[in-house]
Amino acid sequence: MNDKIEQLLAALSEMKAQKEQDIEDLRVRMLGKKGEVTKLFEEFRTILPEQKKEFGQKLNSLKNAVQDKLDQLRDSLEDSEDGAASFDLTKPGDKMDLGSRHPISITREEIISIFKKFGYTVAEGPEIEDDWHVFGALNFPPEHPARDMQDTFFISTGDNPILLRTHTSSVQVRSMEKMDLPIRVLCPGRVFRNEAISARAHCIFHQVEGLYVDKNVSFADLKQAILLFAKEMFGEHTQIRMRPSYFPFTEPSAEVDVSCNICKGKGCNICKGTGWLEILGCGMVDPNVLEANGIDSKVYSGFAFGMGIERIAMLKWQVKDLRNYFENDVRFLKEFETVI
Ligand code: 2U9
Repeated sequence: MNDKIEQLLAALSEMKAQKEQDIEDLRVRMLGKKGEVTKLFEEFRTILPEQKKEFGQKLNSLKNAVQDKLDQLRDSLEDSEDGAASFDLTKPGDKMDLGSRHPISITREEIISIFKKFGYTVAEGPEIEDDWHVFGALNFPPEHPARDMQDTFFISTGDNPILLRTHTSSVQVRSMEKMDLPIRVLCPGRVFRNEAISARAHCIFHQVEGLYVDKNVSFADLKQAILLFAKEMFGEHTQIRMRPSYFPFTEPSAEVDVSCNICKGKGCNICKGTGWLEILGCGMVDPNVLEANGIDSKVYSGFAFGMGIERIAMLKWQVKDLRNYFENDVRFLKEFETVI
């Protein structure tokens, strides 16, 4: 009896099943009315009482081993059926959830592609900067409020503080250090300002700034570049107007509005009844900035401009709350699936 049990256990480990019927055959062969295990249980009744304990345990182990083998064969047959199904090329495919590009990325790429046509190259620089590249080289006086802790995130203070850049102008400064003249450069990137978060302000936002330095660059050149950009970005019928402004790094400076493409200039709630929407700031590079960056302001002149990408995207798609850009709510992001 012992030999028979050992023999059946050894045979069990070799057994395989190609189909459901093979498993059923094995069950009948082992546990059926005339099965091998059933026969051993009948034989068990006739053995000596002192042998019952030992063989009883062995027989029960054999019965459990047969049951485990049947379960295992059934599981592996099911797995291989699943595997085979994935090669069924006639089955409909699984639905794939496609992501969409973020509206800030879409807008940034559109701005860049417009200025690339005008001959601008793209430059990037560090988000953690020193005082010189963010303020000193850009004609900010030592007591300017932007240098205040309430406006700027400082990482360290002292003689040359380290801070998070408040504009990407620092990248244009670095471009002037590295590039030969003339310079035509576009600087997109994240900027940081110590502001309370609301529907219209955030402590992190994205800018694209541009700088053009050459001989004989005039305000008329600036106006033409901005007009061409506005028409490409907002449509051929877009008009611009310039209002005088002030920035430490440009003189003269201007803020630029485009005609409202919702009401065609008649006045609506988007343009607050004015017919105009502010899109960017610009100006002629202050001679002090050129000189601070080693450029002879008697020979060279330049213009610069800067815009917030969030604002441009808000105007293009009428996004009402800036916080939508940062929350990554798929219901908001899905609205841009078909844009690009
Ligand atoms: C250099 C010289 C001049 C960049 C400029 C602006 C005007 C401007 C704002 C628009 C909205 C910032 O995002 S915003 O808050 N920017 O109005 N930026 S001129 O002028 C430069 C830059 C670099 C060397």
